[in-house]
Amino acid sequence: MSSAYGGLSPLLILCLGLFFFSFPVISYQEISDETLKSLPRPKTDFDIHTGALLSPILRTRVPGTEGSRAVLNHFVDFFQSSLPDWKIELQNSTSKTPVHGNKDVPFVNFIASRDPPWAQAGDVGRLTLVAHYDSKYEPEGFIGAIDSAAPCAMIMHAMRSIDAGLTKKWEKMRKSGRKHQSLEGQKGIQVLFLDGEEAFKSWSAEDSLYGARSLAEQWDDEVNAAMSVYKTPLSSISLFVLLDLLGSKDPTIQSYFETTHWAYKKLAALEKRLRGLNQFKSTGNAPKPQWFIDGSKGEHELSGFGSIQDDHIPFLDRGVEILHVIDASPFGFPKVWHTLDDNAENLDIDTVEDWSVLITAFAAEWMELEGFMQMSKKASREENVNGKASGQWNKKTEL
Ligand code: 1BN
Ligand code: ZN
Repeated sequence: MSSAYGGLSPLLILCLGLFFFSFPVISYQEISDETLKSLPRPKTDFDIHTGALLSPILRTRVPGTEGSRAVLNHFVDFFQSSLPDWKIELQNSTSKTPVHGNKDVPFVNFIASRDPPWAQAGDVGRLTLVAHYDSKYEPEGFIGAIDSAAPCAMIMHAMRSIDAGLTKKWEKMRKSGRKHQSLEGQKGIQVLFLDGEEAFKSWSAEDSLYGARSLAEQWDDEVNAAMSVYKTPLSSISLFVLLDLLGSKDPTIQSYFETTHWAYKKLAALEKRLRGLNQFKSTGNAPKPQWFIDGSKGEHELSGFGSIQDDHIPFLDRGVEILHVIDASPFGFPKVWHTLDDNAENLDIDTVEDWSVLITAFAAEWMELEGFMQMSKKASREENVNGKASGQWNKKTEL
């Protein structure tokens, strides 16, 4: 009887299997200590009164109002002037709400993306960093500094910090002809600032997540060009990293999903390394502060309390891989949550800065930018003394 494998020896089949199965997760290039030590800090950009990134978001921004349009313009201005290689899109929808009677309220999602210059859009898997930019309708005057002005500013800082590294890496790949050979040749990044996350009256499936529901549906329905690697823009999301309620001191971040616990552990490891390298300004209350409390757990040891309602839900429901980074200790959200105390003055700016550096490190590691990030003069002197080369394609750590 002939075998289904056309006469190949079992040993050869095993070897081929091992080779192909190990290929998609081959490696993850770790960011070095030198790079972690030289990641750009936001300097004055997070000043709550004058900071170029954060202060324009610290205002009311209820969907369909002047505040919302001003914050949206701030995002557009920032990407157009500081990150001109990024593609900007606005995704529009309208909906009735429980407080607007017959009126259709406009919701505008902001999308910015950067792909390798040679890649077809449908062939790029994108790390997707997400925060909502709307603020609550009630109580009147609600600012939502942790919810989610600060997370938007953190993402802006992180994208600005890796942008030149992306250019350098992709330029080197283009010159050396490596662009078609490797998986990272098709690795991109995108930012979603979503509108209408908050309920206008009280949270329900219809009164919440207005922008996220519209975008997830549209990206699920849209089909990429024929022969694309990814069928839809939704399936092009390699990981959906949602930041919410960040900017209070001593946050507690749980891991909610088994399938992305490995990525959560990457964040936890980076937190630990940045602290060890004295790169964190905020100091915790505990003797050994730790934001990512599940960092030492295995994926089967997570508490399994289920996920919290937030913008990831319409994407999760469609099979997208989610990493939900939300300050929600087992005892609840930060005490300012959904009160007028969630304002600029109650942000812990050292913590906001530390978050922005951690997100930079995570994005730089995901995009494999070791050797392509700008070095501080001191770190680059140390590297020369230690005789290390930059742009080391092959220095990879097995997962
Ligand atoms: C998070 C921040 N959420 C709203 N602002 C989502 C949420 C709403 C989570 C109600 C729990 C309850
Ligand atoms: Zn909220």
